[in-house]
Amino acid sequence: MIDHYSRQLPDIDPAETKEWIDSLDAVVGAKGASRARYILAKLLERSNELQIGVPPTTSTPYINTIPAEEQPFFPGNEDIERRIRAFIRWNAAAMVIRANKYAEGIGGHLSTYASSAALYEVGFNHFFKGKDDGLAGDHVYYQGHAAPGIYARAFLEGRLSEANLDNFRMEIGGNGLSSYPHPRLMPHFWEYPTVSMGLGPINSIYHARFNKYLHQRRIEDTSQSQIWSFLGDGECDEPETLGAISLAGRSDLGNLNWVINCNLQRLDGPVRGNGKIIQELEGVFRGAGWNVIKVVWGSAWDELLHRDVDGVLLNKMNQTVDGEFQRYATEDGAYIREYFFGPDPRLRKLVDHLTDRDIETLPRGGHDYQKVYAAFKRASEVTDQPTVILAKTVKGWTLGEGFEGRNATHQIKKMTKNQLLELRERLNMGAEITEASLEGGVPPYFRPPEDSEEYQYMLQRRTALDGFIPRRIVRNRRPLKVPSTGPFLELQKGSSGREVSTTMAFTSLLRDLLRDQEFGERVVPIVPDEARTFGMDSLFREFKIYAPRGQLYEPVDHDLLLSYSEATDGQLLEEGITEAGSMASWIAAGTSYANTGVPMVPFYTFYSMFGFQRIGDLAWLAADARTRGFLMGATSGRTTLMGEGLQHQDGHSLLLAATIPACEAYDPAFAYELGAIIEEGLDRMYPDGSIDGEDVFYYIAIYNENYEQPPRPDHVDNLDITSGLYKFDHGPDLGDGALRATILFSGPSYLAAKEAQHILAEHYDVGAELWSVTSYKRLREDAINVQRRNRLNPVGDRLVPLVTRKLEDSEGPIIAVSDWMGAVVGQINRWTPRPMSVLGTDGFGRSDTRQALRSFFEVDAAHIVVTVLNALARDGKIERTVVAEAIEYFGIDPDRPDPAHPDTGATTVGQ
Ligand SMILES: Cc1ncc(C[n+]2csc(CCOP(=O)(O)OP(=O)(O)O)c2C)c(N)n1
Ligand SMILES: [Mg+2]
Repeated sequence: MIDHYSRQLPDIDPAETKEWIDSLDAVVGAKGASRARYILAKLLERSNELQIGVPPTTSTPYINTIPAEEQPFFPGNEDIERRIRAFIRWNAAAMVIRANKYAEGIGGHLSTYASSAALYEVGFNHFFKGKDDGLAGDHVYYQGHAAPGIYARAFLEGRLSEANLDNFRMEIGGNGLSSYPHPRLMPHFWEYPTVSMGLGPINSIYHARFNKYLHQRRIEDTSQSQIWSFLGDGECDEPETLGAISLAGRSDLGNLNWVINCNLQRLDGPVRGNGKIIQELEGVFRGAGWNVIKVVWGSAWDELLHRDVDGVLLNKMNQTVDGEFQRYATEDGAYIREYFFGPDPRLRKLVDHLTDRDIETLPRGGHDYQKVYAAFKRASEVTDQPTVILAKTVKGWTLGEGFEGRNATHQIKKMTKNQLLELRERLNMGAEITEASLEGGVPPYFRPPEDSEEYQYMLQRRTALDGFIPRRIVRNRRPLKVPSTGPFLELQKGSSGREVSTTMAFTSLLRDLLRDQEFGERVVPIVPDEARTFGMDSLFREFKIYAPRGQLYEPVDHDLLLSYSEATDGQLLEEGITEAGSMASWIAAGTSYANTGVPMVPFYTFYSMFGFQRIGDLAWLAADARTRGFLMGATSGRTTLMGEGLQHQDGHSLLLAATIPACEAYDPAFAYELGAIIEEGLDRMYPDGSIDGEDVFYYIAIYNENYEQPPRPDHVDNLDITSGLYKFDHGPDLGDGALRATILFSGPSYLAAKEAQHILAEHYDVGAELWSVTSYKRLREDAINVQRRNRLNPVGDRLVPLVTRKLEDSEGPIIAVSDWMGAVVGQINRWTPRPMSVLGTDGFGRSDTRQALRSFFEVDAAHIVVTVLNALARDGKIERTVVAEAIEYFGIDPDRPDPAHPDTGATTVGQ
């Protein structure tokens, strides 16, 4: 690093330079490389103190970052805390073992928490703030597989009963504990879903950043809340885990602390058998601007390191790979003496005074309470940088031989009586657990009585830290004002002859909502580098882009009305090209009503299929986390976004959205529909500004095709629109006995439907009525619900699904057309009162004009007409020859290849 610039700059005093280099040579010659490294490290340390500005080295030796002499005084009672920890460890293990006894194969994890107990307990006893003071407290993301330990602590605290623990992973009866942190199923306990690896970490970053956003925008003082995120070292291989850490660095997120439990193992085996995960992560995080605290060795090693005058121990630590360290965790002291300390006589001498037993139990840093406390304290004091604590532990720690460091440890969930006895011994719980109670494979729980020292201590610590956690509370600390109806009424008027897209309509609605005097500040517009595509660049100047450090430059377009304006109190989250990051921001904003008691209304607008398909797992997590907000699927449709081709044109997001129970999925055709849907969404989430709404979010497809937006017809009200289906236009009345047909459209398929309506009337004497379907998902859910109710109530009135009831008022064959694959429409197939023909856009998108695409996918007016005629012929209303003539008339090749086939349309160019 440094040599790059030293070779390019002039040396103004070569003699002086030479003197320094000679000195270094002399040290290496006389005392060796270790001594030279030590001196260089000292010089770097001094340069730092003098603020010379030498860039930090990315990796340091394999030892603790905080030296023993800098460890702070430990304010707690270590002995009591050790006992509490032992009780929690015991109950966590007992819970998993009992669950698997009651229900063979129900699963659960013993080893993850066993390795991280000290990390969590230091937090619970000394750092994590609760919410009893009325504020938000700290936000803690627990590693999903460590859940047993968190339940076990809540049990000790008296917050969970034995019956609760015995229902671990048995949730159906309503009295159970979810396998992992799931706010959806334990809404008063868990706050942040974490078990899908990588998502907890990325969410915690954007959560910390969102807290800062709330603060800098002066919406809420979040300065008292820290975000603590616990993760596994194996989890760091997920791109979502490390993919956003530079954002944390450059946003100066001093409120963010990560604790990485480096037990060197994941599920199958070592995380980095041939390397060192802690060293690798240190470099990555430091490079991204994080404060890195390594907690590698327990206190007993301090003395050895102090006596390591030749640097041989340090060398050995540096050179030993994780695969070997894992092995040492499973071997006895004699083996470690032989192979770790053994080969070098100087090293062997360092541990001459230790017994094999001493050597075997030299602890790793992550199990050393003092070391962990020192790291947490420093982390909580750093205010201008995120901190990562890299804590080295043993997977399965204290669980005994069969568990500790074993490759299979992650998945073992049973213990024999002997193993339980060994655990009891390790935890010093002979007085609490009798041997007899371990017969039968159902180990008892142990809860210290309320007047015990341990219970009182726990209570006192949690009281001092403002109450028990985890705890999810929904409090309306800063009530939301309902927006004025003006902007929605505006959309009802239509575009008066102007051709505009639903995206343009949305952008103008968003602008109006942002401008709303009282409601506006709570709107959080989020875009991943596509604002210009959506016409949202007009918002840059007026509402500013949030930038924690402000705008340190004059933008290139400063003289333009719509210049790129960043500000510390900017409102837009322009996330750059990260759909995962944008989604994490959206989740942070959409759960703010619960996390901080400040309801915020996020609108995340994304580009074509890079929504659900890119970040599907985060969308699912959003539902679990009870996120409220709006996902705007811009440039939607397989044929509407022309020219962009296979990897853009989106004909399936509505189907993906349909898989998420808490997601309302809408496909509006008109601006007034869009307005009605958003208005209803807001009302369901925050009825009259109250926080007691539904935990749902909306996915709304919006398009870039311009056409005249009609005013809302007089016979239509908002409820018709949001119910999922309404009659838009009765169509021409062609007199008694004339043929009728019913065309369902959604989104811009309206245009083809309307044209088909015209052709059918003009050329075939068919009066076609047009129905707008705004949500197939909603219709399907209603129908399924009705069907189920009828199934379980065989006696009594039959209920009729909404879609059936409504369409019973229509006439003639039913034909549905949309810009999405047929399965989207197919959601209501079973419940139409008459057979329905579906025209969809199955197959890969491709680049061409809208017209060509719609003809290719067979969703244009010609195909609608042919389909209507076909259905009329099927019903015996017209001759089949009429259909054949129409096919010929429209120039449709009946033998054309199927557009749904994956290779249709591939050219021979380049062969
Ligand atoms: C996205 C995702 N992929 C896979 C899994 C399955 N899984 C659960 S735990 C685990 C290993 C975890 O290892 P690590 O992160 O090191 O945590 P440890 O238990 O060692 O603390 C895996 C692969 C998951 N939960 N999420
Ligand atoms: Mg691990």
